[in-house]
Order: sequence, then C-alpha cells, then structure tokens
Amino acid sequence: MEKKPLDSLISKNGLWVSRKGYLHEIKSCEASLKSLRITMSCGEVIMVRNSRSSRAARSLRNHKFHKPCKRCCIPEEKIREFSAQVSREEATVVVRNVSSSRFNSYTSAIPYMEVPVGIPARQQACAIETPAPVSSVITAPKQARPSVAQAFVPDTRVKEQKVKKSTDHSFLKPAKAQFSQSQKNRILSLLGPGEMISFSKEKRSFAELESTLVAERKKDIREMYESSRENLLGKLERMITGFFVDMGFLEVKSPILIPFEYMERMGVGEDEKLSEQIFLFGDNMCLRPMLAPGLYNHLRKFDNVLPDPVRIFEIGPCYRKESDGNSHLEEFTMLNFCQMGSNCTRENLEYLIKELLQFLGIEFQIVADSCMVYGDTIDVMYKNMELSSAVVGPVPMDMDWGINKPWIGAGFGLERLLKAKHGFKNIKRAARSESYYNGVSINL
Ligand code: ATP
Ligand code: 9VF
Ligand code: MG
Repeated sequence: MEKKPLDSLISKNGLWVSRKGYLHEIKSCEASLKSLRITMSCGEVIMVRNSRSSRAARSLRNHKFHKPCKRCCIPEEKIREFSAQVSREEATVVVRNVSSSRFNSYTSAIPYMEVPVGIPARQQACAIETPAPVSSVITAPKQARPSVAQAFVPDTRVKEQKVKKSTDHSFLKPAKAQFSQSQKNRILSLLGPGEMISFSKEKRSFAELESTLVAERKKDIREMYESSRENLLGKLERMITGFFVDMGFLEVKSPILIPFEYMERMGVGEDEKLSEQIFLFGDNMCLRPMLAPGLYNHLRKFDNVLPDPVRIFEIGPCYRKESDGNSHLEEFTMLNFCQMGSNCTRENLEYLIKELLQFLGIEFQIVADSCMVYGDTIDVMYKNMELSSAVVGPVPMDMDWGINKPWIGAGFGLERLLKAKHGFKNIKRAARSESYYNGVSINL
C-alpha cells in the first residue's frame, strides 16, 4: 500500500509529532514545491520536507507520541481520537530496539524500528541493507533461446507431467535458487557498492553466485591497488582539509579522550539518555562523542591571538553508543568548522555549507530542526539522512566555555558524506572497517 505524504497526513489529523515526541496542534501549514512550513498552536514554526517515509510521517501514520504539548492546549477529545486510530502500520512486530536518544536530535524519542507482520524474508534482508539509489542492478543471466528446430519439437515431458498431476503447475515455472538468510546476507555483503539483487528472480545457485561476486570484488580491489591506492575516508579528510585551509580556517586536532566533565558542561551529562550514549573511560574520562568541547577551548584561547573573525575546523574520530542501522556507526569521523566574531550570519553559514557540498559534488537540502545541546539547528539533509547539524550562535552555554562573541558552526559526518556520494546502502561500507575497503567487501 502506498504511503501517504506528510501533507495529507497533516490534513487528516491537524496534528504534528515533534522529534522529541510531543504532540502539537497545527495552526496553519503552507506548502511549497517539496517542503511544508507548519505553524503550531503553541507558536512553534518548522520547515520540513513533504516526505512519505520521514520520521514525522511514520509517527503520524502510527499515531505514536510521547505527550501532548502543553502550550498547544489540544482538546482532550482530539487527542483521544488520534490515539484511538489504528493504522495498518500499527500491526507490526518490534524487531529491533534503537538507542533512546541522540546528541543532536530528538529522532529517537520513538525508539523502535518495525517490520510489518508477514513481511517476506527477501524484504527483511533489506533491514540489513535497505535499497539505495540504484547505480546498477544485477539480474539473472538470460536463458539461451531455443533454436527454431528445438522450438518445434513437441515437449512430451511437460504433457506427461500435466496428465499425471493436473493441479500442480509448479514445474511450469523456471527453477529458482533458494537462499537461506545467512546466504542472502553473504551475497548482499559481496555486492559492489550501489548494486542490488533480486533473490526471487535469481536462478544461480548460492555457490555459483558467491564465486562470481568474489571474483568481481577481487578484481575491484586489485584495480584500486593498480590505480589510486587511496582510502576513501582518508582522501575525503584530505580534500575537506584542503578546502577549509584554502578558505582561511585553521586546522585543529584536539584530544579524543576527554574529561567527562566536558560533556556535563555541554549539557549532555544532565540528560540521562544522551549520557548513556557515551563511552566512559576510567573514572572521569570518556571518548569524545562530538568535537565541540575541543573547539570551544581553541576558540577561547585563540580569541586574543588571531585576527577577527577566528576561523577553525577539526576532522577526527567521535564515538557514540548506537544501535540504529544503516546510517549510524559507533566510531565515526566528524568535521566541525566554526567561525567566531564578525560575519557570523546564517547566510554566511549556508554559503560555507553550500560551497563545501558543491566542492564534494553532493546534493543536499536544508531543513530546520532542534537539539538538546544547541536548541535550534539548521540540518543539512541528503534524502532522509542528516549530513550535518549547523548552528548560528551565540547560545547560553557559551558562557560556561568563556565565549562571549557571535559564532556559526556546523558538524558533518564524513562516513555519511561517503554513503551519499557513493550510494552505499549501509554506512558500514564507508566506516573504519576490517570487512570493507572503499565500500568493497574484503572477506574474499
Ligand atoms: P542523528 O540524529 O542522525 O543520529 P545527530 O543529530 O545526533 O544525528 P549530530 O550530533 O548533529 O548528530 O552530529 C553531527 C553529524 O555527525 C550528523 O549530522 C551526522 O552526519 C554525524 N553523525 C552523528 N552521529 C553519527 C553516527 N552515530 N554515525 C555516523 N555519523 C554520525
Ligand atoms: C554545530 C555538531 C560550539 C562554536 C565550538 C561549534 C558547532 C554543530 C554541532 C555536533 C557537535 N555546533 N553536535 O559548534 O559548530 O560536535 O557538537 Si562551537
Ligand atoms: Mg544533528
């Protein structure tokens, strides 16, 4: 069944479920080509894409929310009606728990991922690697056509069988290969980046298919060894570094192992769920889940050293406990650039984001969002995936870091940039990994 887009879900209920799970009443909604500008009864205004499969669309379709927004003053009756509606999607089974919250979004206020009951095993495999834009599709090899002479030879075998068992027509269908779930997973991992396969149409046996794909992947890796020999993640870091150095930003490398107190000062310590995502180390240290604390310290120290505006950036590993599929890693690489002092406008921030993504050849959309650390954010999206959260400061927290000037900044995940650029179905292909090299399986 085709899913309804956000605008029709909204006009049905007149309600909105925020990232944090608050149920809002919609006062007005303006639609442009692809996006919606929604004003809530409480005064909050948001811009969203008119998507069918976004988090918001899912929440509205499933009638799931955490609690009603008090300031919206939604009539009890309306809330009861919304809660009582049961959608088709509600007839689902929970297959996986997703971590409860994220640093910079409220997405996980709806902490589950669902697969409809009775979903065919073939589609369930997509939960491991969901289909991405298809750059090439593997299809079953074409059957050799019968010669003219063969075509006119009566097929007595078929007739005989028909007489014997008139109700069983299965022999008329072409032979299909059957794959177990682990075989499917193995085949999916061996596909080239961006390739897809239809298991239901596949006629080759597992062994045949596996050995074909293994040979192709060995060829891919050998070609990389012959040609560029550069690691995609390393190369992207070098490209982005060159870009920001040329734009007048100073390259910074701050510690990865940081005091947990920094996280408390970033406001994360107070939020139990967010602090659960942090890898603690010893009594009072942790692996950094974001670059901001180090950058705050550098901004403060450079403020009376460098000319106005101060422009710095860092690219490096970050760590978060995650359990959420195709776009989350526990070990990932963040770029955070920021400027402090003059010209810290939203226009300038969007200009820098646009220049960077044009330089990298990645299309994007900008949407409004909010997060618990910074409040309002400007999120940069590639389809349904967040590439970056960006902020126009100042924010109240600046005082705790000794900062008292306007700033702008944005944090990008490098593996997400690679996933978007190369059409990887799973971010694991772009990660620091012992299973993939440049998106190609190395379990050969
Ligand atoms: P999401 O809501 O998608 O989990 P987030 O809003 O929590 O992301 P931010 O704190 O805004 O993430 O971090 C800045 C950027 O870092 C994100 O836009 C994303 O590109 C990247 N990022 C964050 N968490 C992860 C992760 N677990 N794996 C890979 N990249 C990540
Ligand atoms: C926006 C990304 C507070 C002046 C040192 C820089 C930003 C991007 C946030 C991610 C993170 N913030 N959640 O701040 O650029 O790393 O905090 Si600063
Ligand atoms: Mg974010």
